[in-house]
Amino acid sequence: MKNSLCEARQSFLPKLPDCLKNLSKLIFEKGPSTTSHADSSEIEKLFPRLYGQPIVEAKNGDHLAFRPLRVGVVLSGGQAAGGHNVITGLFDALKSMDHDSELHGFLNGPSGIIDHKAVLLKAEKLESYRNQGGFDLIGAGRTKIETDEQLQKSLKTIKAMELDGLVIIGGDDSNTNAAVLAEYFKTEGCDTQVIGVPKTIDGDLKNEHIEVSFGFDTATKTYSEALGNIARDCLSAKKYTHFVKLMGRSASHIALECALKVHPNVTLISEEVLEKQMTLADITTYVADTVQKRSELGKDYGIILIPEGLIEFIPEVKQLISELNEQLAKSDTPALSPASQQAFNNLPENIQKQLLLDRDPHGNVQVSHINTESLVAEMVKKELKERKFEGRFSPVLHFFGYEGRAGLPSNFDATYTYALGHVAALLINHGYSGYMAAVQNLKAPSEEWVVKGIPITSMLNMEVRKGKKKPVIKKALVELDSAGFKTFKSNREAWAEGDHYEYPGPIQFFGDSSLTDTHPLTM
Ligand code: FBP
Repeated sequence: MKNSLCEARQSFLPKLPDCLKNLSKLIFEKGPSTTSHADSSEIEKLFPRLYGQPIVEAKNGDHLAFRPLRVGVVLSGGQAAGGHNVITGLFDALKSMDHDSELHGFLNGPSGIIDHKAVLLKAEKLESYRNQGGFDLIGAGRTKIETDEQLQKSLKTIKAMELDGLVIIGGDDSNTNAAVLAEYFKTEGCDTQVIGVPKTIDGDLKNEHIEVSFGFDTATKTYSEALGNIARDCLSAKKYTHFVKLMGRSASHIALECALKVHPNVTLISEEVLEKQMTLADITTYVADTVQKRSELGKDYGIILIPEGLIEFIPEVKQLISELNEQLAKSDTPALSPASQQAFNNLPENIQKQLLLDRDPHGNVQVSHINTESLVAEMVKKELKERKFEGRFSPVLHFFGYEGRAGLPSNFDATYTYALGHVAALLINHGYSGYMAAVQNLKAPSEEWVVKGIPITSMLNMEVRKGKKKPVIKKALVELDSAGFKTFKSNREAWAEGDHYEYPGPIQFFGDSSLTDTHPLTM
């Protein structure tokens, strides 16, 4: 790596929580046994060997003997900054407990486990990946280990490699899969322990135990830098209305965090759209009103944020997509209900084409590929024309997604992930399986962070996926009574009409700790 900032970042030393400074003195104190988030009898039946395990918390205690461990690690799903530091944290902890321990990386995601594709990770190789972005050390993938054949093949790999532990770094689905594997290994008499690590820029893997998933901080800081730059550009040129779609498959956490950081003129929050049952026409009216009001104030410019998942939260579009998914599986000329036909007819032609043509291998509409930013801009343009709007409306479209996932991790993400890697290693050393590594008290300096293991079954409930009831970790959506949403709500009118933009600038790595050691505002 020739880039000097990357090189400088290699020598950043994340400050570990105090309880992780002397691993030989660390014990896990057990709390009471747990139940699942909901549907306890069904979850208990599906996970008889894991169900009810206690939450465990790291404390100082007596010396524990270490033994050499063989551990495998896999990166599952989309990139999120800090993944490499989970691996270096895991490696450093394993080696400091016993130098003969080995860490193996499965290649290109869970398919590497199924197909037995793995590499031994060595110290020299890891050096250049310390505090770096991306997942390129071992690659990632979205294969799910679901079928009996995939489970059997995975077991065969784990046994052939004689692994004591498997660490799955992933989002809600991958961590659910970690519990499924942990239960399956136990049922098959295999002692390999499985530990999950909470990853996703979307921020939707969070609950009373998981304060934030890693990668969210870096992604939202990266988007907010660019949004601040656009805000300043539009305030300077005073001629464009920027429509920016922000990644986040379903929940609007990213849009809300960026709104609090940059104060754009409009931010749509999908969860509020659903709560208020806002139609596409309501959304159009709301945005067009803001454009018109600003124009009357002499401001023919602005920034509108649109969460990636919005379209699925608009009631009539949601119904339309569900009918299209069902119909297009049978025929290329869908017979829609009158309401859905009406909703379809109201859409701009390019979006109609996307809905009909852009389908995944199962025949479903690729919702995340739909140009929602173009949809909203087109609808607003049409509406303004109908109103005989006399101001200037020049929309510019953007999509911020992949550029936020693989950048150099912020100090927060670099430190958080390094600690998470340690926690995963310790949970394996202390004999736990079916647990998620957790680090809490994240608003405090890292020395004061609290380290826990959370049984994954305690986060599960039953949901219908692809027509079947399945155990899953509940996805966290934006809560409309959260402090972050309330702050946004009480300010949005002022942000709509005035120019209250903030310009966060690039992520700071060196210098004043009030600038370098910041955490997400919505955490
Ligand atoms: P994960 O939940 O796997 O971390 O991925 C989230 C995400 O970045 C979403 O924000 C986005 O919709 C999706 O991945 C894009 O997926 P892909 O990388 O397959 O295009």
